Amino acid sequence: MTQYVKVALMGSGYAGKSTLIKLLTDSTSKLECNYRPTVGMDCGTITLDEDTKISLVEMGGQSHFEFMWPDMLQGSRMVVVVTESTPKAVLKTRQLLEKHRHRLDGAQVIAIANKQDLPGSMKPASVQDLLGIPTYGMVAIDPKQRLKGYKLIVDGLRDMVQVAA
Ligand SMILES: Nc1nc2c(ncn2[C@@H]2O[C@H](COP(=O)(O)OP(=O)(O)OP(=O)(O)O)[C@@H](O)[C@H]2O)c(=O)[nH]1
Ligand SMILES: [Mg+2]
Repeated sequence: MTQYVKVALMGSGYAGKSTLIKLLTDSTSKLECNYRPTVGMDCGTITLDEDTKISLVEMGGQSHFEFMWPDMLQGSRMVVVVTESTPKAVLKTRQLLEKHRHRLDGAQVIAIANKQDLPGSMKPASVQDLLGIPTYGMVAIDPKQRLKGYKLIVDGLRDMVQVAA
């Protein structure tokens, strides 16, 4: 029987969560697009092996969808906090993380410092200092980063579930 492992993507609107899902689930090389805010939630699936699939669940980041996050976080084995890498965005992400921290107990939690291609981006190590969780740099619009993104999730889950990856 197929086992589904839930991974929630959390973060402010415009951070790059939908783009990250597209990067991980779609083989397209055209990842950059005009911003269309996710209404409520979005999802994608990664197949790990015959028995295991990962459900990626994006929680819409616009503030009027935040009331849905507690329900959407339930049952998540891993939470990926996606942030833009400007100082202002990272501080906002820190606030969100503090607010919802108690809901993340028991899940593997990592952060992605996205949009590293933009000038003035904070380095992942500096973002990590502010957020206090393992943080990795990313350019979600770059198809060359597909494998890196995939590995971040699979490695993060390795401690939580038996995966053959
Ligand atoms: N330059 C650059 N732009 C990016 C990157 N990742 C995403 N974007 C762009 O940023 C915008 C927002 O990306 P989305 O993936 O829609 O953001 P989101 O986090 O899903 O936003 P919500 O659905 O509102 O929560 C889009 O126009 C993307 O093309 C990146 O690494 N670099
Ligand atoms: Mg989205």
